[in-house]
Amino acid sequence: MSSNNNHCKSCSNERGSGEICNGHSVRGLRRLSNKDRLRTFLQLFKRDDRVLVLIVADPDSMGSAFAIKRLLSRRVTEVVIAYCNQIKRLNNIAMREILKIPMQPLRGTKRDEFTKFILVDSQPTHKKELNNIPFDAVIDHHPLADGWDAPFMDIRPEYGSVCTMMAEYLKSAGIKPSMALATALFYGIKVDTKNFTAKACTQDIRVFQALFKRINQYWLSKIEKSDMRKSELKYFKIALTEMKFKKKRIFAHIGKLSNADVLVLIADFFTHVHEVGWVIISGQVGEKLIIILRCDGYKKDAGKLAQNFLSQYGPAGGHKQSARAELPIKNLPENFRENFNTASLIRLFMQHLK
Ligand SMILES: [Mn+2]
Repeated sequence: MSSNNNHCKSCSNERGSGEICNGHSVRGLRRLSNKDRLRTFLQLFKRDDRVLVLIVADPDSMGSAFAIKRLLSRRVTEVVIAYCNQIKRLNNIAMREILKIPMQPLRGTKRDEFTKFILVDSQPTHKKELNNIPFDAVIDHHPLADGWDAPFMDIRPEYGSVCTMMAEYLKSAGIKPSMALATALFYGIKVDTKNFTAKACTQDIRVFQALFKRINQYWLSKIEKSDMRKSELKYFKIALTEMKFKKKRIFAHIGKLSNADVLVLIADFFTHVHEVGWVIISGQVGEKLIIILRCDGYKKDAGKLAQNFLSQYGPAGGHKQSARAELPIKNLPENFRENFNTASLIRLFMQHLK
């Protein structure tokens, strides 16, 4: 349920089969060695250039942009990183703060102050904010999209993360990353490869291993753990009070909340309980009943359950182990529309869970 579907790994993989190599520069670059690729890239820039690096901020793009800044900082007059999305994820906010990644919102950035534009971990057609910027270089690992061109294109869809590509640029330039930069690249690879359980190539593994000795473990663990607001802890208290066990299943209705994010944290928390196969957590946000489903995936399918049974009331779906439904309360059967509680949640599900 990412707000930017172009950045959702599962979606980009779906588009992967339709990869179109229309840019001759992409084919050209593919044959280049890392050293030649670096040289071609650096040739784009002059001393008096002011470079704007654009990202849709997430760990991979932030780490990559940080590396570009390091790569160019002593070669051009200025390098500024600008992001065109809102940074809401607490892990990403922690990454930016702890590693001191200098970046600013695109809104409020004066474009005419810059002479060169780089896009990293995205392509110009991915977002309307990026569409009309004349990029000099685009470095990315999503499948090559149609409808754009740039003097320098380095698109490698087989790579698990752009941080891996950027670590190769740094290595070719003879630059040893600082502790903060190494940690940023390492975390970017971890997140985009989902700890190497998603798409990754040999280079990702090699770079990951090489970066390991340069990272700060304490920074990394703080960034990875920072996913909860202090103000959200009270909902855990409600969850622990409300929880009901029914045949290796945990149910809890949390009540009214302003944001459904904490329901995901609560559901994930309960999946740690030994011998629990299903976790079903609900809460009311506005006029919607949000239901978060988790299961161990063994002979179970949360996505199918959501699709087959909940989608009659509203948007519902997901994957084998995790699913979500956002059901307008007015669509629910009449006896579920008022005073919804944990008992109602159990009643709603028990007929569909054997
Ligand atoms: Mn990425």
